[in-house]
Amino acid sequence: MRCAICQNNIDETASRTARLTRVALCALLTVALCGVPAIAQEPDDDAQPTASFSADLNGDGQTETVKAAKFGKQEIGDFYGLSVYDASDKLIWKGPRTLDTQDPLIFGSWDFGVSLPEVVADIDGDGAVELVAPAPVSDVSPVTFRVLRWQDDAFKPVFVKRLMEKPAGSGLYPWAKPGEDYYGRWVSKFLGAEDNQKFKVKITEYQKGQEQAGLGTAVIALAEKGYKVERWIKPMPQPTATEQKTETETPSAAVKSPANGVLAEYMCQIGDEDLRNTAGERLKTVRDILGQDRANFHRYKIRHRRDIGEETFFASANNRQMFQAAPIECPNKLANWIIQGGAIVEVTVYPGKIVVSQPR
Ligand SMILES: [Ca+2]
Ligand SMILES: [Ca+2]
Ligand SMILES: [Ca+2]
Repeated sequence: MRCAICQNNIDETASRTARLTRVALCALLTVALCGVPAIAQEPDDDAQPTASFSADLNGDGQTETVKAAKFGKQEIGDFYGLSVYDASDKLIWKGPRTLDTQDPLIFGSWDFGVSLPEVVADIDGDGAVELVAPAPVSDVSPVTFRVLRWQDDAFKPVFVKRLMEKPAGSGLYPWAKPGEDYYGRWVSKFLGAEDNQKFKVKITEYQKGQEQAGLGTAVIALAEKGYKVERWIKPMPQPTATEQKTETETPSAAVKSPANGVLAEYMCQIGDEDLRNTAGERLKTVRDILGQDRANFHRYKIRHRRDIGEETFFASANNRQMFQAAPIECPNKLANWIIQGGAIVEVTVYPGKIVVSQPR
């Protein structure tokens, strides 16, 4: 299924809530974009074979052109590579063309997220020009940006960080390494560069218990260690709290089903196959093992006798990304059992966290 608004694919196996959230985000984005007709150089997520940016990379007063062009296609989506041309349109640098989603110089529109350059400009005021692209993310989790810098006639990876508001409510967005933070406000997209190290950006807000993410558009200006919001073009909407569920539930289920709904609930058995990744390496964390169990169950059809009760949610590779980022609540005893192998546990998935418990 395609989103009628942004034309991106929406995972049909995702829960209704996830799909609605996605559509709501698109609708908000459309409103934001319609209010700001002068957004420059925003690559189309899907259709456009090339995204193009202009900047004086080497400071000689002549403008170079940076292009991210589609060069390959695989089952998981399209791959893009970088090329840089001088003012007379001569190729002066070309990035790699490998079908590797992990390569920091490879971009793409993949089924687990889009990673295409969003801005080419001096983003930190040091005089050198950077290129910023989001790492692919599932729908509503903080966006991590890949930053490359033009240095010695080539683009080189500099860091992979997020811009989350800290402290909350301060309007300050310092660059920070991806952590366990899952709630709050974060810069989710660079829409374009303005003068004097100012950038037009999308800011997403998602708070615990909030029914859907909010989306605003702002101009941010260079500040210590990152940026501060200078002005809002489209202010953040007031968060809407999720309605309290009124259905009758057993006491233990009621405790485990707070305001935000359950996305998936299943029992899983950790077999030998769940303890190793596809490269054969022994997995050592609850996060990796539970993720491998779902990848085995859906993708490789390796199912253990007690893998029961979840047929659709984690069929989506996008949803399986939750195992990499979402906080996981798991009692130590169960964690040890999972890591050792042979465990049978119950897993409950909420928007923003995964809870592991003893089977009832
Ligand atoms: Ca130049
Ligand atoms: Ca710079
Ligand atoms: Ca299993």
